Amino acid sequence: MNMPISARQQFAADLHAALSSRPRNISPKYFYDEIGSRLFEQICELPEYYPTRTELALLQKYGREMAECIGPHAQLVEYGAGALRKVRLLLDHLREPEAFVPVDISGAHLLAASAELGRAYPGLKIAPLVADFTQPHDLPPRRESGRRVGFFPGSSIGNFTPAEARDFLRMAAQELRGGGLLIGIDRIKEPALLHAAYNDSAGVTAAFNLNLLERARRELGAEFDPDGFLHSAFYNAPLQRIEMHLQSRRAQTIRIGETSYDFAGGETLHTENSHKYSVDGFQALAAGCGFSAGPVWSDERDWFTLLWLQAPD
Ligand code: AVI
Repeated sequence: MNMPISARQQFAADLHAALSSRPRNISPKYFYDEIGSRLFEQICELPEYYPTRTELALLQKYGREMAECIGPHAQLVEYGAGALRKVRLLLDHLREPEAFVPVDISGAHLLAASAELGRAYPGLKIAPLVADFTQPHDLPPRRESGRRVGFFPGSSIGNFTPAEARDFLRMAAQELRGGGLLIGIDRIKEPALLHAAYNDSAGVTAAFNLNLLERARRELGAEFDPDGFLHSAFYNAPLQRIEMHLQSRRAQTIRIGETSYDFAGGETLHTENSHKYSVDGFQALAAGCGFSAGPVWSDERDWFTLLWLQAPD
């Protein structure tokens, strides 16, 4: 009989696979245990990390226009719901939303955030769905009179490879047929600004990156010298992305159970990509997946953009 694989077993399998491959890389989803999620919330408050506050300001300033695009009686689906702070700036302007469906893999977090949102919006029907939104999932049926609209803020699409981004957009275009998608992207900009955002002076992003190894120690009993790795984040201009790596300071070995993995000095485990987009480039990507371009909302420095994408009929 096939037993369902636990989150811990999945992490173990993916970490072993990552450490056995060359180049070594692992999905950034493993950053987000409880400690990592808390560190990410701190990142969002850092002076150097502009995306969160820029996107919040856009939602504050243009939330009414965005709600016009969404239309009345919508079923609003948030992909990868975190604290559910940003969606409030849409809900404040939406006309009689049919339901709000936040989708997230982290059940406890999702249910707590949904309950809190419910207290602030007592008339709103909230139907949280515990699921990995990149995998097939069943959304609640929607009423004839309204549309289904997706909300994917935070420039989280940037953490997908281009192939994964296409897979997600194709899936969303089907799921949101007749409606649309409101999505946040982080713009291509001066590399020094990007560098600062991922190398903050307080060292929070470094702790967030290094927490992946700490998590391996806590959950899988991994053995290594905690001072043996350093946070490395840089802009890869040809690929238009920030890359984060854990870089070995010297030749050393990580042990997990019976298995040993040797690192040469300077060798890295690639932990995250954060792709930056132009508006045209992203609209072209989305068009290839079935969406038509609609209004865009950017800050005056063109650092961050929210785009409306019309799903196919
Ligand atoms: C969640 N995601 C959009 C963040 C980003 O900017 O790529 C994660 C992050 N990594 C380091 N700092 C923030």
